[in-house]
Amino acid sequence: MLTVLFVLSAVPIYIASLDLRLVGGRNQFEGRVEVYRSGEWQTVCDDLWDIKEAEVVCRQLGYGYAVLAIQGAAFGGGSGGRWEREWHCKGSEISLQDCHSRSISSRSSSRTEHASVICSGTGET
Ligand SMILES: [Ca+2]
Repeated sequence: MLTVLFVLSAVPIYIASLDLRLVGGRNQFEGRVEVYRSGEWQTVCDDLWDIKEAEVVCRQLGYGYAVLAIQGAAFGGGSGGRWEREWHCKGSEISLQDCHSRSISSRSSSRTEHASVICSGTGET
């Protein structure tokens, strides 16, 4: 996913933003959150995962507003690693990587702690 910024001279500057997807839901607008990092799709640790983080994820994906933020691998776990962060989004960020977050030890959270979201969707499925 690329974001294009035009700065003064109108020379485009390409900033690679974090690739996100939702997996395991009943439709594309819900599921566990996965991010593409280190060459694989990883789940996201659900420490301090709440509706503010869900708002950012739904916005970043263009999937409307956040209906629910879910902890505890409600849509199952992934097959890759996990992004070990605790989350402090304000809710207004454009991308999950713009949120303040803190690195945590993988030992401090259990294997079943994967973040999920349900977005309102855009009316199409
Ligand atoms: Ca939070």
